[in-house]
Amino acid sequence: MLEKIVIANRGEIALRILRACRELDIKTVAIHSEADRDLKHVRLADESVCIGPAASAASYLHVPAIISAAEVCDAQAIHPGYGFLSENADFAERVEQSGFVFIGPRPETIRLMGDKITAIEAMKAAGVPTVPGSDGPLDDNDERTLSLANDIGYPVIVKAAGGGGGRGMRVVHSEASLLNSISLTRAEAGAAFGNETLYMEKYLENPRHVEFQVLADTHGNAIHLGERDCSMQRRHQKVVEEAPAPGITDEVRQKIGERCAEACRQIGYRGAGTFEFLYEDGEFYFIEMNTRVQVEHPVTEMITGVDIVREQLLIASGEPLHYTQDDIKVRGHAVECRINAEDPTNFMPCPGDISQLHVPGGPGVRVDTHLYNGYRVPQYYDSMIGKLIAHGENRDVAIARMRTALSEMVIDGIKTNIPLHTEIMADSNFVAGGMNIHYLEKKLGL
Ligand code: MV4
Repeated sequence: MLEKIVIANRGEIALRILRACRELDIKTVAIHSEADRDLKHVRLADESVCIGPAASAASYLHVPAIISAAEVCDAQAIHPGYGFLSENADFAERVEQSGFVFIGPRPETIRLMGDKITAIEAMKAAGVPTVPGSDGPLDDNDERTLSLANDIGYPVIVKAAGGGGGRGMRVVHSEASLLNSISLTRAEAGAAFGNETLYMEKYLENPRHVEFQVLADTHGNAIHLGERDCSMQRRHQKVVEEAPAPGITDEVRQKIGERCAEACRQIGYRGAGTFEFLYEDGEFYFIEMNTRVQVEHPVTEMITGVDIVREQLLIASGEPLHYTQDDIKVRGHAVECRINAEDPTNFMPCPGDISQLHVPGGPGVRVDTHLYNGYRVPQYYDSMIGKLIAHGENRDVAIARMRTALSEMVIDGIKTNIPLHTEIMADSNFVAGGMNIHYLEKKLGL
C-alpha cells in the first residue's frame, strides 16, 4: 500500500485527493505555487513544498520541480489530478523513470490516447463504435481526400490528431471549401500542437455528449460505472453534468459499458478513465478517451457509491478492484453544477476575496470546494472554484435539491455563475432532459 504521495494539483481536486488519502492513511505532500500558500489542502497536508512562482508554467507544469519535491519528501507516487500535467505522457514517463508511481495509466497508454487517430484505431479494434470517417490520417492526395469526403457525406469535420477537447477542428459543409479548410486546420494544428496530422469524420449535427466511466486494475480486471451526460456546455466548457444520461436504458448502458471495459482489458488500461461518445438518434460514436480523473466524477460516485479517487489510489498501490461489474448498480440520479468565479453576464473571470461563505447541505447534497471565509481566489488559474452536486431517487428530486442548494449558497466578495445555474435548473427544456450540445449556447444567444 502507498504510504506517501505528492498531490500535483491545486484547488478542489487537490482537496478531494487529500481527503481520499486521509481515509486510506496515506501521507500527503501538497506542492503549490507562491500564489497558493493559503489553499485549504496545503494547510491540511502532512507536508507542503512551494515549487515556484504563480504562473503555471513555473510551478504546476514545471516537471523538474515536481519530481524534486517528490524526492526531497521521499514520496512514492504522484497524483496529477485533472488539467495541468495529468494527460502528459512525457511527464508520466519521467515520473516512472525517476522511480515513482504515476497515479494514472501507463505512459504508453496516455500517448496512445493523446493521439486521437491511434485512440480511435485502438477503440475500433476493441469493438467500441466510432464515427464513420477517414480511419487514419488524411494524406496530401487532394483527389483521394475529396472522394473520401464524398463517401462519408457532407457535412464532415476535420480534426487534428494532436487536438481534443474542442481544439483544432473545423466543420466543412461542402466540397467547395474542403481543401481550403484542411489547409487552415493543418496550419493551426502545426502551430498549436506541433503536429499537422489531420483526420476526418462525419459531422454529427445535434448530438449529446455522453461519456462512460471505467476503472481498471493492474491484474487485468476492468469495470464500467455507467455514463454521464455532459451536453450542457458553453465554448467546450462543461457547465452542468448529470448521471445517468436521460433516456439510456440499463440494457444499452451495460452493452456500451461492457465494450469500454473490454477495450480497457485489451489495451492493458490502468486506473480511472473516460470514454467520450457523441450520442445521436440512439447510436453511440466514440470520439476521445480521457486518461485522468474528471471534474464531473462526483455524479458517478453519487449514483454508484464508488469512491473513484480512492479506487485510483488502491489501483496505484497494486490492489485488485474491490468491485465486480455485478456489484455496480445505478441508484437514483445526480446533477452537478460547476461554480465559477466569473461575471454571470459576460463570463469574464472574477477573482477576489471571499468575504462571506455559506454552503448548502441536507440530504443528497454534496459540495466539493476549497473555498473558506477569507480565502482569496487568485487570478492565475482556472475560474472553477467548486462544484455543487445533488443526488435524489430520480432526476426531478435531484434537480429540486439542486435548486434548494443553489438558493442557500452564498459566496460574497466575488461574482459567480450561480445565477446562471439557477436559470438552468428552472429551464423547462433542461428539466425535460436530453438536450444536445448546442442547447445552452442557443439559450444564451451565442
Ligand atoms: C464532433 C462533433 C460532431 N461530429 N465530432 C468537440 C470537442 C471534441 N471533444 C469533439 N467535439 C465535437 N466533435 C463529430 N464527428 C461535435 C463536437 C462538439 C462538441 C462535442 C462535445 C461537447 C461539446 C461540443 C461542442 C461543439 C462541438
